[in-house]
Amino acid sequence: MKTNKLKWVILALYLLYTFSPLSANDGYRLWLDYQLIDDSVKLENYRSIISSIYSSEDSEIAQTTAQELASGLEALLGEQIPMSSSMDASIILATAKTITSAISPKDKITQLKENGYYIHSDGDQIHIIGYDDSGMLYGVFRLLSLLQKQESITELDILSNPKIQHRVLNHWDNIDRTVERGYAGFSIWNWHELPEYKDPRYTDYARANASIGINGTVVTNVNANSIVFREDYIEKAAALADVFRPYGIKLYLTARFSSPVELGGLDTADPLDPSVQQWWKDKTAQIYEAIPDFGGFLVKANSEGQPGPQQYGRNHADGANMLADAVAPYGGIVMWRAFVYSEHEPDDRAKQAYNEFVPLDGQFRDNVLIQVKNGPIDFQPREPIHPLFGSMPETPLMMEFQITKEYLGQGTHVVGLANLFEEVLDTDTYVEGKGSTVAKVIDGSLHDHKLTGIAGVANVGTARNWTGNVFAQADWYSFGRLAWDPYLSADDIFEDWTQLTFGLDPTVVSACTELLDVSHEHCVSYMNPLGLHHIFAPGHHYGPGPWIEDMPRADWTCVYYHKADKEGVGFDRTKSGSNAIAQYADGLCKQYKNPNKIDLKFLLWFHHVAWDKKLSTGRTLWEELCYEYNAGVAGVRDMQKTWMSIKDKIDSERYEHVRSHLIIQEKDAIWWRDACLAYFQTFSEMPIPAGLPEPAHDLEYYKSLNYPYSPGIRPRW
Ligand code: BDP
Repeated sequence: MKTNKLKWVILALYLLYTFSPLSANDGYRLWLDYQLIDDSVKLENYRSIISSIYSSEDSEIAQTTAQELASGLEALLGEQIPMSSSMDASIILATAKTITSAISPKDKITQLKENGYYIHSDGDQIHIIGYDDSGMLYGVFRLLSLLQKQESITELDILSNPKIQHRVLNHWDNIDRTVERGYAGFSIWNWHELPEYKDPRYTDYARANASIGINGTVVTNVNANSIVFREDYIEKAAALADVFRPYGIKLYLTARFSSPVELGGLDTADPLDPSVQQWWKDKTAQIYEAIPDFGGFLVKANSEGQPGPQQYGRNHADGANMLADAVAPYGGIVMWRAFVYSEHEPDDRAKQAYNEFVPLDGQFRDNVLIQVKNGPIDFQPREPIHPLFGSMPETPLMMEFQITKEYLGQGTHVVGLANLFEEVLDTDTYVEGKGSTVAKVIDGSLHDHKLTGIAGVANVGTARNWTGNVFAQADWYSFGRLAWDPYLSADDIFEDWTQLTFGLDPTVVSACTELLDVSHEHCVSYMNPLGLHHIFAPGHHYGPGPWIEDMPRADWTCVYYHKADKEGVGFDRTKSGSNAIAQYADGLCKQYKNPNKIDLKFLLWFHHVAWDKKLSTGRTLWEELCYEYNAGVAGVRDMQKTWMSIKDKIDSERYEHVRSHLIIQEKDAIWWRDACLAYFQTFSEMPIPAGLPEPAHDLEYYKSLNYPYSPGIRPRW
């Protein structure tokens, strides 16, 4: 072959490899994987519409916006789109404050709210108008996603306002780079090398978040370390804030309540002590000096050994208000967690937060949000909603979801969390009559709150693909989308994510969407069916441990939660038991109180049920349990088939990655099924129904398994 010809062949092969969806893809680019539009007609059409960009703004965020748009367009359209100083440009970037009514319909612009955007086709121009600079940035990411999905951009008329004001990630990251519940490597924050070295990953992290509307991040663990308030660490945090700012993201820190003692040398952290109050005021001033747009504090107090106001005979409002007063002059907020867990063992841990917080309703400052986990126990595969939602009408409550899957197979299992999030957000609390959904509580509309928020415990780590399992990227993405609009449907989100991540081939889209859509239900079936909960091995929470009964506290054991005995299984939370059911409004209480009518998915959460009780399915409880565990395993096998059916349409790197993780998931599902059935059978003393497999080993075998080096192992709970 002549050298020239050879060069062409090599170039052609290179291009084919680089731009083919089947080339290796390590997942680093997430859903922002801008590939050259492969439909030549559409490409030409886009090119004919888009030829230049004009921006009326010049702030840091506006510069990021223009840069994101230009680089995104270059990758998607395969040509450079220049910036123009003329308003005749084909894309106009502006904010509501600078726009003249000549350029866009006034009625639409006046509908814009903080961070919202309006994208609109006007003749041969596209206008992206943000309410503010961040809105403009979000509008740009929206336009780029339309191009990624190869949608028409000729008659655009999209008005979008976020329904929740503070859309925040919570990193449970320790300063030493371990992550409390991290399954994607270590913390991405390299405190040791900050502030001088700002890893480029921080910028990529910020743009990924901005692309889905996240506007805040708490970079430190809720089990907090007061060292973060030392001057040198404030400088390090400031360096991170500098990276986030151009993407409209505020930095927050967790505040260890005892910091005035540990760091300040005071002999008390009593929130009513003037010297303590002054210490926090001075510290806050110092932080704002370094980080003028600092978001505020997230606090875990009097929970799992963390210090708090109760040590001084004060309550949560006293503690939260002291910090709220410190940040108020700067516009900061306090996110005070309701995940309380006192030293005293409760008769039912599910009731504790409600009992401690409801009496304090109305006593918190205006800049305090109470951050409530989605369920009353702890991020289980499925929980009923937390009874606090709707029960504190005078206090804004923010949602805390866990994106990292501590109790859902962690970094290995494919479990599309958007279904879990959607189920929670759509649940009716009935507190103000029918239609009082959780979404309405947290978007402030139910009780007319202006201050609103939602937090997601991050699943991001040093793994090249950010989240360990590629499909876990969908959970990060879903959280952002639902934080912007808690009324979105999980199916739509799954479809969007798949298209942006794996491309537009309809077979791939339907397979991946299907996989995500069925996965949560299967996980519940093979881990915690019928309302069982907290039957996890202690410490790491990865595998099953329903037999755990010997722990320093009863509510750290598993037997506390399932209460299996010869008669039956399940936690009686009705009047005859802990009566936790009474913490819900009548409408919900009615749904839960009757064991014959309750949705089977919550049966054993609220009722202790006899093994031989006939259920609505026609099977006995024992048979149903066996059936559910097996359905979970079968479901994972179906997921494997679905994934394998698109083998030749996925790049080999991601294909293999997911395929091998699904093998682990199947192995684990079998482990859960066999271990749990072997254990519960010792109580039911009933045979495994005909046609279903016997556990592969005896109970002693499952009890003997231990995994001391599982990620996120904790010596405690
Ligand atoms: C539990 C985790 C623990 C966290 C705690 C929390 O097991 O590591 O510290 O929640 O939310 O889920 O504070």
